[in-house]
Amino acid sequence: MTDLLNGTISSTLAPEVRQQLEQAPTDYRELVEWVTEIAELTEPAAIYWADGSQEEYDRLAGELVEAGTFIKLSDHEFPNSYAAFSDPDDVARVEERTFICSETEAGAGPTNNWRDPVEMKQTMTDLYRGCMRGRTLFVIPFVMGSLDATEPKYGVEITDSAYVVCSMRIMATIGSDVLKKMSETEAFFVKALHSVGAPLEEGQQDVAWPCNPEKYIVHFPETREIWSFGSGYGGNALLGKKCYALRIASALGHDNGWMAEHMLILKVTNPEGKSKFFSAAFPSACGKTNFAMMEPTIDGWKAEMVGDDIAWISFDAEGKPRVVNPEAGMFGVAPGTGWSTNPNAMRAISGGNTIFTNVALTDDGSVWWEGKTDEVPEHLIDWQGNDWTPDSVRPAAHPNSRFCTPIEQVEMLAPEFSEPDGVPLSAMIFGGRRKTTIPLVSEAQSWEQGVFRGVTLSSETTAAAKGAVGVVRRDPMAMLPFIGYNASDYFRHWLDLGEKHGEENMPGIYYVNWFRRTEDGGFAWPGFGENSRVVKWIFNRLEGKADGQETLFGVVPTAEDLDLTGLEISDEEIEAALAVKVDEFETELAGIDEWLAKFGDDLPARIREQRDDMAARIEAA
Ligand code: GTP
Ligand code: SPV
Ligand code: MN
Repeated sequence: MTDLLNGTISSTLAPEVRQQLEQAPTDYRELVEWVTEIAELTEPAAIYWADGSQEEYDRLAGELVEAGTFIKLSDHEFPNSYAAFSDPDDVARVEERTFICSETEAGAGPTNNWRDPVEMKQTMTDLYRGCMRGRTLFVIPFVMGSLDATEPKYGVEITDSAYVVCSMRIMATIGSDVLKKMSETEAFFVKALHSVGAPLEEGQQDVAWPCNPEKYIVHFPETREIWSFGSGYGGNALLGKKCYALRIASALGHDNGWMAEHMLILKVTNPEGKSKFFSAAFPSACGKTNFAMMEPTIDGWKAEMVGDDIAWISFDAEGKPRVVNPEAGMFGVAPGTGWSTNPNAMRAISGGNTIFTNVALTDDGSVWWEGKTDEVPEHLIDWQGNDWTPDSVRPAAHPNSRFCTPIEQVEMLAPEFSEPDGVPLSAMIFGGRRKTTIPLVSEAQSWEQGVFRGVTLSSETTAAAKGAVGVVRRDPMAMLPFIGYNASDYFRHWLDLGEKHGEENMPGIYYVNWFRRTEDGGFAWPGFGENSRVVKWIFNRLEGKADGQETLFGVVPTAEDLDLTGLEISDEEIEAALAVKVDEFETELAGIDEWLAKFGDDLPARIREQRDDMAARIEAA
């Protein structure tokens, strides 16, 4: 190993760094050469290869405590856990700074920001030059999904943030075993480069959350590369998650007949012991984690979680869909997560080993966020470090504050989570936040109609991305910020998979809305565990055992078709939840037309036909 790079490492690197490169724990030439090239560009003070061990995690977390990035929490509530507080300008994904740099502008399509890849690489190379001075360059070998999968999906993230290393250890399988297998097979890996963009000059004091006001989250779909600069936060920095497992993987899936989707995966078992797996796509902060961890309120029904954010769907030899969760952890929204709304998430994080970001600190060394408990503490330190009391006007925790927890700590995790090649998929559910129009649940009457539901999916915006909150926007398949190529081609890929594998093999498609309001402004549907009533209807529809009414928006249950036993819900509320109103759909169609116009002639004709079918149904209603 030692002479792999003999004589090839440039002398601009410090002797210690050169030595660290020569002692790389792998002889996979392509990898070592890439690390060398990045080290020469970014000029770190040291290079460190993550082995993924507990000892390493504890050591790095200790260093983060010393640096002021982490606060170690008292063990009484969340053992071995830490709180981090970001720069107030680095609290969410930055969609306007996210780019798909395909070779042609058409390759990125009308929904993504595009820059010429050559120009972007030039711009970013200038930014990366010397950007790791005074910092350690960490090399994180990782795999998304199982290392035992038929074709393991490898990546290597280079980062100058120890916070990223610790978080990646929770969110993915990282370290020596991955490196060994990847090196032995000289397997393809996604090169994922990350820097917070805050070099330290000699003697310069570091800050608790280094980042750069200039941010770039960049993807090169043809070469399957990721370049991220300036942010240390979540989806901007943990590059295995949205950047790889959605944007790059969607491009890989398009080229190889599979799908990478922003979906949770849920196992549902009925009172007779029969199980089915569902996936569900809701936009960011619209309830995936909550749905994936739900506790059914109806007798005899059981829910187990397989995944809470990302689903990879492939097709077996018979053309039947199988789904896998590529992640090993949860990066969940804290606000609204509490013992009454999501006890399973609370139990998982109570297992400890959790990194909280931008929550509030309690006086007894623990953390709090809005909705954690019904009782509000008398005093807190808010996420920005200020004293906070119940009279304070601003929330104590940032609305996009997060917990990062190993998935193995989820007690209701389905044992099939670790199936290397996934589980059979029976239904896909779309959903979003809509105060009006969209009924509690509806069933698409064909694969194409279901794809159309996905293409026209809409939701009111949330705090998960920078920008205005509460505005209705179209979010196709909940993938608007995550499609790594041209969206029209992505729609075509969905349609083509249905044609290839046949309607009888494809999962049923449903559309839900937990967020519809009554006239007085309250939620029409209680949500959370009560969503099991909707799950039961879907399950029984798939078995041919539940009724519904054909409407202009597909098959919708009446109040009698749903199991509402023991539920306190008024007639007005259930009516408001299930209503399909022609005037609302007239407005909806205008919004859909405006959205589809964006794609011009490139929109698949099969989507156009579905739009015309919907118009005709509204006309006839
Ligand atoms: P990302 O991690 O950003 O992709 O979000 P997510 O889709 O996993 O959303 P999550 O489950 O974290 O929920 C976000 C917010 O929606 C939380 O504040 C929840 O309390 C709220 N929420 C989730 N499910 C329901 C529901 O059934 N009804 C209502 N009213 N609110 C819900
Ligand atoms: C989302 O925004 O959909 C998330 C959080 O799951 S992040 O990892 O920041 O993308
Ligand atoms: Mn998400």
